[in-house]
Amino acid sequence: MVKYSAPTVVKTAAYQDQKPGTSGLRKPTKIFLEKENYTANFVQSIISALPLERKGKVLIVGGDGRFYGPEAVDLIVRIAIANGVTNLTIGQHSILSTPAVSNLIRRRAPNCLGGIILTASHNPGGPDGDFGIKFNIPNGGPAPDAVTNNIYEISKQLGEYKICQDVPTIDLANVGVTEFEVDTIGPVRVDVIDSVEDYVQLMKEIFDFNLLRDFLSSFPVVINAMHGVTGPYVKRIFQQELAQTTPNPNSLYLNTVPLPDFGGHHPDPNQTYAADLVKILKDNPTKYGFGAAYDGDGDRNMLLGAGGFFVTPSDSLAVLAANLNAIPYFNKPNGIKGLARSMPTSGAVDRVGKKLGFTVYEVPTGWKYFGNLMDAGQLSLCGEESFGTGSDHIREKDGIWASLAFLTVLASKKTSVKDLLENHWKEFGRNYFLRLDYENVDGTKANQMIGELEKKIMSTPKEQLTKEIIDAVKTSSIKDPSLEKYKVDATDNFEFTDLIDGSVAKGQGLRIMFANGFGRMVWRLSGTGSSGATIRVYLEKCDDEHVTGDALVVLDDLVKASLAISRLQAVVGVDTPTVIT
Ligand code: G16
Repeated sequence: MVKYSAPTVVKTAAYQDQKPGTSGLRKPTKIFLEKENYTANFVQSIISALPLERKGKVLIVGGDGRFYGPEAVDLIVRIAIANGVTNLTIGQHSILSTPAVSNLIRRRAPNCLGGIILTASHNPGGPDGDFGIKFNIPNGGPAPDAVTNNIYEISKQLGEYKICQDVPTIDLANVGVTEFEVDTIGPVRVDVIDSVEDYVQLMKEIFDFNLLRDFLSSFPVVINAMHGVTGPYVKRIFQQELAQTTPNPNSLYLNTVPLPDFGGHHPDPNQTYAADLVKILKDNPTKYGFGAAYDGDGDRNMLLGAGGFFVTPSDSLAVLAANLNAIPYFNKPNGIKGLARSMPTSGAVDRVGKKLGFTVYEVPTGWKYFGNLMDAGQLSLCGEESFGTGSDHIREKDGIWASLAFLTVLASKKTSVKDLLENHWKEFGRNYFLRLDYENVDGTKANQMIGELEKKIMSTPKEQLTKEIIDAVKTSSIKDPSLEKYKVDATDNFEFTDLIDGSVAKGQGLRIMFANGFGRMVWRLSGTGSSGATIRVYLEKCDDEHVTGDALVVLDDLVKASLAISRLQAVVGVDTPTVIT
C-alpha cells in the first residue's frame, strides 16, 4: 500500500463568527473562499469535537451539489484523516441529499462518527450565493445545541489545524474504494458510493412500490427538483422504479440536473420560488393531479394538487397523521408512537392527535429538537411549517419521503388532493394558517423590532392589547370584530424544556394567543439566513364550520393586527412580505 507522510500542523487565526444557526453554518460563499482558512478552521472545529476513538469508524461526507462542494470535500478528507479518521464514505460527485446522509449514518451505526453535509439548504448557491457546512451526529440527526455550541467554542479559540497535504485527491466522479497508508495514522479507506442506492432501498422498505406504481400509471404528476440534490433521486425513484415498463409519458420531471448555482434560482420550494411548478399545474388543471418541489438539499417539500391547489405543510402533516396506517412502515412492528410539530406550525395535527388518541409534542423550530423523542421511541411522525415533514425512518426531514407518503394516501383513498384536504377539514376542523416572510431586512432594525415587541406584549395589559388588535382588525375586510373573539389570553416568548435530556431552549418566538382557541400570532427571526435578517410572522385561526375558505381572506384581520402590533413598518420600514406561505 502506498504510504504518505504524516499530517502537518498549520497555524491559523480563530474566527469569532462561526456560530451554527438553526441548522449548520451558513454564510456567503465568498466568505468561505476569501477568508483565509475559513473552511479549514470550521472543519477542524467539527473534527475536534468528535470523540477521540476514531480509528475504524466512518465519517459520511456529501452535499447538495452546490458551488465549492467538491473543494470542501477534498479539504474535509485531508483534515479528517490528519485527525485520525481512517474511514470516509463520500457520495459520488460529492452529492448526497440531507435525508440520504441521515440514512447512511444510521445504516453504518454503531461504527459511524456522524456526517458532514455541505449545504446551505434552500439558500441560493454559486460564487455570489451561499455555502454551508453542517454536522450530523451518530443518530443521523442535526447536531443538537450542546454539540454546535461546543464546535463554536472550539472555533473561537482555534490556533492550528492538522492536514494531510500529500494524500491523493479522491476521484469523486467514479464509485470505488481508495486505500492508502498515512505515516503516524495507519491504513485509510475512502469509499465513493452511489448517491442514491441506500436511500432507494430505504424507500422500498417503507412504501408499497407496487401500489404507487399502479397509481402513478394513471395519475400524472409534476416533480420539480429545482436543480438541487434531489434530481438523481427523482430520476431513479419516479422515472425508473415507479414507472411502468416505460416512464409514465404524462408525468413531468423538472430541473433534475443538480447545478452548482441551482440554475441561478432560489432552491426554496414555496409558491414564489417554485413558480414554474405552480404555473404548470394552474395551466393544466385536468392533466396533472399532484405536484411536488424539493429544496437544495432535499429535506424540504412543497405539495400541490390539481390546478395548483396548495397544501400547507401544517395541513400535509395533519393529513398524513390521520392516514398513517396506509403506509406499510407504520403498521406493526413499528406502529405509531406519537406526533410532533414545531411551535409555529399550525395546530392542525393536534386535532388529529386529540381525535385519534396520539400524543402531540410541541418543540422549537429546528429538526434537531425531534431527535431525542424519536430515539426514545415516543415519536413517529413530525413536521414543520417551513416545508419539513418526516418520520422516525431517519433523523432529518425528508422531501421525497413526504411526497411518496402523500401519494400513498392518495392511492389508498383513490381521491384528489383537494378532496382529501376538504374531507379532512370537515372531519377534524381547520386551522387557517399563513406565514409572512420579510426577507433580507436590516438586522439591527429587525432585532430592535423583536426587542420592542417582546417588551410590549409582556408588559401591556391584555385588555389594552386586545383593544389595539381590534382597532387594527377594523382596517381589514372584517368590519365588526367582537371583543370576545380577539380577546388576548396569553403572551410569551416560547421556551422549551426537552422531555428526554432536560435541556432548555429559550427565546424561541414571541406569541400572542387568543382566548377560546380562536387563534394566535407568532413572530421570530429566521435562523437560516446568511446575512441581514428575515422576519417571519405566523398567523393562525381555527374554524370548525367554515373550512373551505381562502386563508388570505380569512386571515386578513390578523395580517393587519400583526403589522400594527409589531410596528413593522415604523421600525423596519417594510410592510409587504417577500414570500407568503
Ligand atoms: C432548517 C431546519 C428546520 C427549520 C428551518 C427553520 O431548515 O432544519 O428544522 O424549520 O431551518 O428555518 P428558519 O430559522 O429560517 O425559519 P433547512 O431546510 O434550512 O435546513
